[in-house]
Amino acid sequence: MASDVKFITSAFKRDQWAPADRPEIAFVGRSNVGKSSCLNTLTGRNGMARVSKTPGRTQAINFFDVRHGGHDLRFADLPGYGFAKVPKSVKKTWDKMIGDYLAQRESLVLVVVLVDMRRDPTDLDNNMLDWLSDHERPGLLVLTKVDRISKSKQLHRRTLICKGLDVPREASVLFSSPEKTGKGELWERILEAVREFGD
Ligand SMILES: Nc1nc2c(ncn2[C@@H]2O[C@H](COP(=O)(O)OP(=O)(O)OP(=O)(O)O)[C@@H](O)[C@H]2O)c(=O)[nH]1
Ligand SMILES: [Mg+2]
Repeated sequence: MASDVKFITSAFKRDQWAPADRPEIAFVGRSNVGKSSCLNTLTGRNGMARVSKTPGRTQAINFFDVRHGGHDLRFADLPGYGFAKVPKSVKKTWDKMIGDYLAQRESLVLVVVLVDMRRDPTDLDNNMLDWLSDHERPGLLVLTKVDRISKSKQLHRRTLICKGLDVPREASVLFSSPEKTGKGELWERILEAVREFGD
């Protein structure tokens, strides 16, 4: 099922955020992990969120209005963290932008934290998940690029990563943008969060 989706705005600072008038789902994770691709796969609209071979492409918070299964939602595509080639001053601005958003956004119902299944999770991933639970922000771990891991290694990788991040294995979602693996499950988890919020 394709969703109705509309790009709203690119925000570099708080007064540019879209209004907090509907349940919002944010996509965070390391640069190049597949945040924008995930958003495109979920909505069935390739090219809506900009995907790039150059890490660090998404430098602003990009807001999208999404209508799915009778719900009016908003997706927020966040800049990736941990991109080494970014100058320190820029990194500081990004960290502040992401931190302020996660701490202050009233309409945020779920933070989807993406981790590349081929790579071991980093301190940044751990910090993100810890920060969310400390601040009682609902987070969901999504392991991306599962199409790049052979079936026989998937269970092992999933177990290892979840253990490293201290997340129960069943609480994670395996995802592939090109193969659409996990799309239905991720939508279920998103709509659950929306319903809990009471839209
Ligand atoms: N094989 C495979 N490739 C993927 C998947 N998801 C994303 N990619 C590729 O990974 C690269 C980065 O994808 P993006 O969606 O731009 O990643 P991002 O997290 O938004 O990156 P930034 O905006 O730079 O932080 C692109 O070349 C995508 O085609 C996936 O599930 N499987
Ligand atoms: Mg992106």
